[in-house]
Amino acid sequence: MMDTKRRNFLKSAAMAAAGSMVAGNMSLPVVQADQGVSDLPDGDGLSWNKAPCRFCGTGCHVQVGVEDGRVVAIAGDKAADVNKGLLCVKGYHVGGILYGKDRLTQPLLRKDGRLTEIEWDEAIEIIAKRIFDSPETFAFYGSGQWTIPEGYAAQKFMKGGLSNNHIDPNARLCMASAVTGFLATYGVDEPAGCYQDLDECDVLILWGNNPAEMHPVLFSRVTDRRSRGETVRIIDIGTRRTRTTDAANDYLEMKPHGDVAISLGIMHLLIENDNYDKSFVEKHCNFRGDEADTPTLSGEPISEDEFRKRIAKYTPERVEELSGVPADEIRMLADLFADRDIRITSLWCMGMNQHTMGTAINSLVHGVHLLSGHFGRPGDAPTSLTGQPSACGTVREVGTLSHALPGGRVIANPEHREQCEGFWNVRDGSINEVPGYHTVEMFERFTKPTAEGGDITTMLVQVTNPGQTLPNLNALFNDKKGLEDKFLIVSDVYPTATTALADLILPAAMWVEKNGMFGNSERRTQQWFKMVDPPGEARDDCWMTIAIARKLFEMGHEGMKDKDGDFIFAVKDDDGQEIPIWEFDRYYDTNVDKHLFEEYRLFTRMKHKNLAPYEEYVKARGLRWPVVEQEDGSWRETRFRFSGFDDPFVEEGQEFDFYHSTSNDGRAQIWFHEYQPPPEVPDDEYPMWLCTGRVLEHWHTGTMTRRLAPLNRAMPTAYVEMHLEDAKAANIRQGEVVTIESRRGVCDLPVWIDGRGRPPRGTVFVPFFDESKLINNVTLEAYDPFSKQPDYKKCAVRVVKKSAAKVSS
Ligand SMILES: Nc1nc2c(c(=O)[nH]1)N[C@H]1C(S)=C(S)[C@@H](COP(=O)(O)OP(=O)(O)OC[C@H]3O[C@@H](n4cnc5c(=O)[nH]c(N)nc54)[C@H](O)[C@@H]3O)O[C@H]1N2
Ligand SMILES: Nc1nc2c(c(=O)[nH]1)N[C@H]1C(S)=C(S)[C@@H](COP(=O)(O)OP(=O)(O)OC[C@H]3O[C@@H](n4cnc5c(=O)[nH]c(N)nc54)[C@H](O)[C@@H]3O)O[C@H]1N2
Ligand code: SF4
Ligand SMILES: [Mo]
Repeated sequence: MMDTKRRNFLKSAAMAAAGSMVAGNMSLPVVQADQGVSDLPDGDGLSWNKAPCRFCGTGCHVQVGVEDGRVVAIAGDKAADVNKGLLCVKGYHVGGILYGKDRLTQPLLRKDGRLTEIEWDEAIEIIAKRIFDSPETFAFYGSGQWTIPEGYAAQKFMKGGLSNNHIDPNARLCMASAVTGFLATYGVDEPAGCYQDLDECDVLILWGNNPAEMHPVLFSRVTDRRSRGETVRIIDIGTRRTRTTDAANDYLEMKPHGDVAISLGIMHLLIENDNYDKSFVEKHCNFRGDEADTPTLSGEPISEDEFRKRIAKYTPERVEELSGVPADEIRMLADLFADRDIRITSLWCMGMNQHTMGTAINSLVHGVHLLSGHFGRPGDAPTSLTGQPSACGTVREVGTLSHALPGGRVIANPEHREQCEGFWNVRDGSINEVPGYHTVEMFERFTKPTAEGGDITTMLVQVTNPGQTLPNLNALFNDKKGLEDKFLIVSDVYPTATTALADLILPAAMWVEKNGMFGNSERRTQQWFKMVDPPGEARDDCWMTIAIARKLFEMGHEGMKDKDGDFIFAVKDDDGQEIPIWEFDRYYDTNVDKHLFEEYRLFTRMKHKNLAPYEEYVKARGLRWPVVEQEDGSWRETRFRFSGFDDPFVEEGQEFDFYHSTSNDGRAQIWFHEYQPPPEVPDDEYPMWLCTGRVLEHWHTGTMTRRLAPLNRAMPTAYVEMHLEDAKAANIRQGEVVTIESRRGVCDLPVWIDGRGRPPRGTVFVPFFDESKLINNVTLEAYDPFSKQPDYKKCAVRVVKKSAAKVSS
């Protein structure tokens, strides 16, 4: 039995966390130190094991207490470098997500409009048959919440097996612009720095993100420094006040797309005042700009003079006009960057990625750091935060995007395809040379009649809920209704807005009901073991993919065989006998994750993203790649990439080396991009800005967190945040239900004035966690030309009183 004292402690820690949250008046994130459990000894039927938290990209580790086959306790993991024993409210409650009353436990097939229980054999056969009959019209929509082996299996199945590149993850909606920003700047994806930057910076600039609610434990790493007497200046740049603003020294309120003008303004001043870091720029950087005709991700080289010329017009006054941030504040930012004696870390997330200039603004902020030399020393870093627990690990590193291959390889490059075919031992030319459809296009083609160009007819969705999270749902999802020849297969753990339109529902095992690996925001790869059984007939997503592949193999699909005639997912025992991992009761006869990971690991050495052997991750609380073997046989992780003092791939004697430079000279690119206005701006008809986002207590569509009573009680419904003056002008009262209307759709919501977040006049904000109030009927699907990531952060709406009076800004 678990010792009562400890159980009570855990309970009260969770309650305290939830309690202070319910009160709703705290200004800092709810984080509880886990003082009660120091050594967590096993015993009396209770055993503890490590796992990364199921939720955000911070990548905290928890200790999971299991008793009688159930998760009974969760504790922060003191041995974890990321969180050092701390968790936020979602982390403390993560165990409960397994035990919602309505878990899916049996495959369900829609027959004559009604969902009917079927056996797994039948489900797998239906899927395999549809794919066999029309492999090129099949699409796989995945997730940054896939484990690394799940994503890798899906990737190999599609691109290696089916010669079909129509695989894309929800991370297209999330991290795609960060990826293109890194590629354009450094020629290789993912941040150079790590969380240690947050311990060492003097100034932290937040470019339109809200880490107090979205990366709470990470943010507490900074705010805790103040309680230790250290000084760190937090500058919050945003389009609305949030809980992060409460902890900030400066709040710069900008207009949507103001970030582009601000970054150009800082660079302008650094050049104008001649106080940029000349030595750093001369040694390590080139200047780059867009081609005049058709801009590409690699752009074209420009001279420093040309850069000066183009940026000259972004004076503080002009920037004030474009961004709404006073000219003096732009000067203040430029002066900070001009000071080489301080360390500056920038953080950003969806404000900069969900942006039709997403690639541009990502490159520009990297450029600010490069031009000023605030790069590559601990505390000096431009760092993009990931949202999902494995958007880095599974999407960016495994390359599950429609144009990518594992390990930083791309479909468009024949050499990359060839290498990849070699690693997979599949026939030459197996990988289709045409990139697949990105998310928005994939859904456009799925929800359009076949005759009108809707050439995706079968879609498999795993670990994501597009029926709630795609932009402009009426155009991209709801139109599936009534299309008889379209077949939607959804693997989930609970009924969702997506399963509502599914033709076949697959019940999934989740989190510690299966083995897994995630890769967090700071290049840290994490591993955990299955600890409890999934309920009923729920099964691993990775198993589903392998079982479908095996059925196709048995049906004679040539792509499911490698060059030696073996099944592409064959796992053999020590005697060379194949283990039938496609039979679920044999799936755990071996560690499938380990087999897939060791195969995937080969790819990671192609672009200096080296991973260690699986067993190293079993021992560690995650390791940050590149992880390189040392002479004594140990494995060393890397904290600061491209910096000579820490990165093993920097050439001997070099201070910095951008070894994947797009200009092949070891240099990073400082970009110039012209400011462009947002894709839709308020006008007479739709006079207000709508911004959408998240809240502390809920994970995305709320499928998991809304089933946890303490979290749901604390945040029971979506709402629309409004400015008092806007509400007064329209005679709208606190709590009154209004309709938010755009050119695309409507959504009814209660009004929250002076709520948790406070938008300026003319702006409203709505969180998207509430399935009963779908704000994505209203949002816009316009996307960045390079990353194809849509902009959920701004569109034009009107707020209509139920009695139909219009609110103007
Ligand atoms: N509690 C909780 N935490 C989460 C998640 C969750 O669902 N719940 N989800 C995770 C995921 S996947 C993600 S992607 C992250 C998201 O984390 P964040 O990006 O921090 O959060 P959001 O609420 O999506 O973003 C809202 C912010 O966008 C900014 N913004 C609006 N327009 C602009 C603009 O034009 N430019 C700039 N620069 N900023 C603008 C606004 O200032 C606003 O505060 O959170 C992760 N963490
Ligand atoms: N309006 C608006 N919309 C947005 C955004 C925004 O800022 N504003 N942000 C976008 C961003 S950044 C993101 S990341 C997306 C997130 O969007 P989604 O990924 O669609 O949202 P989630 O709720 O995380 O969906 C995960 C689903 O997987 C299920 N699940 C949990 N564990 C498992 C498992 O192990 N196996 C299976 N098969 N299923 C499982 C959950 O029940 C849930 O239904 O939303 C995007 N949409
Ligand atoms: S900060 Fe993120 S990873 Fe850490 S406990 Fe909270 S939700 Fe989990
Ligand atoms: Mo995200």
